[in-house]
Amino acid sequence: MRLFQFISEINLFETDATDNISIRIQRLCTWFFISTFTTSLLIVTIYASLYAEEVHITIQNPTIDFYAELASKYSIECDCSETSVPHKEFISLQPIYHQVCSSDFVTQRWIDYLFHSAEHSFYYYAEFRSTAVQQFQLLAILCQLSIQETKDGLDLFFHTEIISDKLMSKDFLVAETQARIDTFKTNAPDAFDYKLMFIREMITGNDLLSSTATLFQFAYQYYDYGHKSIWEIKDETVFFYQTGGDRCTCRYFFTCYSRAGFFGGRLFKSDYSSAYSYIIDGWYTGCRPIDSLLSSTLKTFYNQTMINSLLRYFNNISSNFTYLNANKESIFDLNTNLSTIVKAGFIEKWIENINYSL
Ligand SMILES: *[C@@H]1O[C@H](CO)[C@@H](O)[C@H](O)[C@H]1NC(C)=O
Ligand SMILES: *[C@@H]1O[C@H](CO)[C@@H](O)[C@H](O)[C@H]1NC(C)=O
Ligand SMILES: *[C@@H]1O[C@H](CO)[C@@H](O)[C@H](O)[C@H]1NC(C)=O
Ligand SMILES: CC(=O)N[C@H]1CO[C@H](CO)[C@@H](O)[C@@H]1O
Repeated sequence: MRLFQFISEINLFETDATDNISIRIQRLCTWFFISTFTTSLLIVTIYASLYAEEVHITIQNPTIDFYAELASKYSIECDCSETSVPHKEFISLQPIYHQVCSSDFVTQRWIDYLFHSAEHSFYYYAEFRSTAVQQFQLLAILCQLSIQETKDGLDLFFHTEIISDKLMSKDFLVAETQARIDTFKTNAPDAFDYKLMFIREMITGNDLLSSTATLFQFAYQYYDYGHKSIWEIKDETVFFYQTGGDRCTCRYFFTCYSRAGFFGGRLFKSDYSSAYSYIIDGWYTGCRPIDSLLSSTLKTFYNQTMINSLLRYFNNISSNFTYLNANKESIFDLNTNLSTIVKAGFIEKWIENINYSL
């Protein structure tokens, strides 16, 4: 009873008030204060007992192994000394190009040879010699452009930064980086292919004609009309005999082509089929050097015997050019056309390495 009375009469206010209402209000306030204070104290105690003690220890520049050891035992956070790191600091990425881009067949020596060692300046349009110079010049340029384009793309990629203020886990970083590398690898040849497509469309759209005699041929013909006789220009339609035997003319399709080769004394056999004296396996001539080049394969240039047979049709047989190595590991086989190889940016594979510990 005494305790109950003590509790009900407890009053923390130090006043001399005597009237009942004031005392009652003071007692209520006291009660409210005590109960709120106790509850808060209780909450703080429970909270403190539930949470483990947090210790702050700062370790400057820990090694990656030490970090891994700590991370397996404690929950730790690691601030980075630099919040943005350019890719070049921890990624190495290097393309390996198709061997043709470092072969004799994209050198000026080979192009000069084709140009200077041919007997005439004009050949029958299905002759290898009629378009070979332009085709190999193009091949050399495509190699050069593709390598330059990839190099520029890589420079940009290496300068791109990965941004984070906390140390990322190895798995996360590797996955993130791998995704970035993969995106770059698929985009690199696409950018090049897109430019090439643009250039070809522009040539078509502007009706730019090739310097080869494969689109139109003009012949001067002597006419004797009795009262006067004149030389007249006669334009000859160029027909390409495609593999199926169809005749195709560049007036209507830029994609006409026929097998490239060499001709002897005659162009046609008695059955009107082309009288090749030697056919270059996998190589085509066509309306525009670019189209026929892209349809061709490098098959012949992997075989020294075949290259030598081809060189026999040129004046300067003392010259030698080294064949492509068929045993070299490649994702393209001998029968892959250049269109496919160019589309891939001549890239065989990438050598990549992600250095996490840096
Ligand atoms: C090149 O080869 C691919 C696959 O064999 C084919 O789809 C494509 O039409 C060819 N391109 C040319 C220009 O012949
Ligand atoms: C190279 O071509 C010649 C003639 O076509 C052929 O007999 C020979 O087997 C070829 N060599 C290789 C390694 O393919
Ligand atoms: C034959 O080719 C070689 C190398 O390509 C060159 O040095 C030489 O002058 C050429 N000879 C003739 C007769 O064209
Ligand atoms: C066997 C041979 O004649 N090799 C030559 C081919 O051409 C290159 C470049 O001109 C020479 O260096 C080789 O000796």
